[in-house]
Amino acid sequence: MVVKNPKFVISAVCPAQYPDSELLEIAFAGRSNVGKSSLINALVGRKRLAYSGSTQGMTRQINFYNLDDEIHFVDLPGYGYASVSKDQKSLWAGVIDKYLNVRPQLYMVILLLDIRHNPTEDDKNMYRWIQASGLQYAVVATKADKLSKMQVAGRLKEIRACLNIANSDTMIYPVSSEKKTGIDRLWAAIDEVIMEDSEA
Ligand SMILES: Nc1nc2c(ncn2[C@@H]2O[C@H](COP(=O)(O)OP(=O)(O)OP(=O)(O)O)[C@@H](O)[C@H]2O)c(=O)[nH]1
Ligand SMILES: [Mg+2]
Repeated sequence: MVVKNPKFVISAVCPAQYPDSELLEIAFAGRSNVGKSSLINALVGRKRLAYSGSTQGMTRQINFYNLDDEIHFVDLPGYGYASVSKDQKSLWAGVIDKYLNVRPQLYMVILLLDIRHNPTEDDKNMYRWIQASGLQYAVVATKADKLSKMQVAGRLKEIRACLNIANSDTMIYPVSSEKKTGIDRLWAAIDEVIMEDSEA
C-alpha cells in the first residue's frame, strides 16, 4: 500500500493500553538494534515516525502506528538486549510475549534478522513460535547495505540453513532501510497477505 498519513497511536506495556480498535495488526519482531523501527520508517516513508537509534533498547514499549486507518504497524521492543539486568530482560520478554499471545487483531509478524549474523537461539525460538502460531509472517534480513550483492546471497543461504528453511517455501527478504532497497518488494509481500485476507 502507499501510505499517505501514518500516525503514532500509543505506547503500551499491557493489554489495557493497546488501542481499542478492530484494525488488523502487523508486528515487527527481532533482536534489539536489528532495525525494526528503521524498517517501519522506511515502509511508511517517514524519517522519524518510529523512534530509532544506535543505542540498543531504543524501543522499550509497544508502539502502535495507524496507517491511513487501514492497518496498524506494531513496533515491539527488541529481545536479547545484553546490557540490561535480568529483571529488565524478563520484563521486556513478558511485554512481547503477552502481546503476541493475547492480541486477536495480530495478523502478521515480520521477523527481522541482521543479515550479517546467524540467528541466535532467541531468533530461532521466535521463528518457531511464529510458525506454530498459524499467523501470517515474513522473514526479513536487515542492513543489506553493509554487504556486497555476492555476500548478501551467501548470507541468505546461511540464514536459511540456520532456520531450517527449505528452499522453496519461505522467502527471506533482504532490505536496507538506509538505502531503501528491498522495501517495495517487502510491501508487495505484505500487500499480498492483506489482499488474501480481504478476499477470504
Ligand atoms: N546501515 C544500516 N543501518 C541500519 C539499517 N537499519 C537500521 N540501522 C541502524 O541500526 C540501529 C538500530 O536501528 P533501530 O531501527 O533503532 O533498531 P530496533 O530494532 O528498533 O532497536 P530496538 O528498538 O532497540 O529494539 C540504528 O543506528 C539504525 O540507524 C539499515 O538498513 N542499514
Ligand atoms: Mg526500535
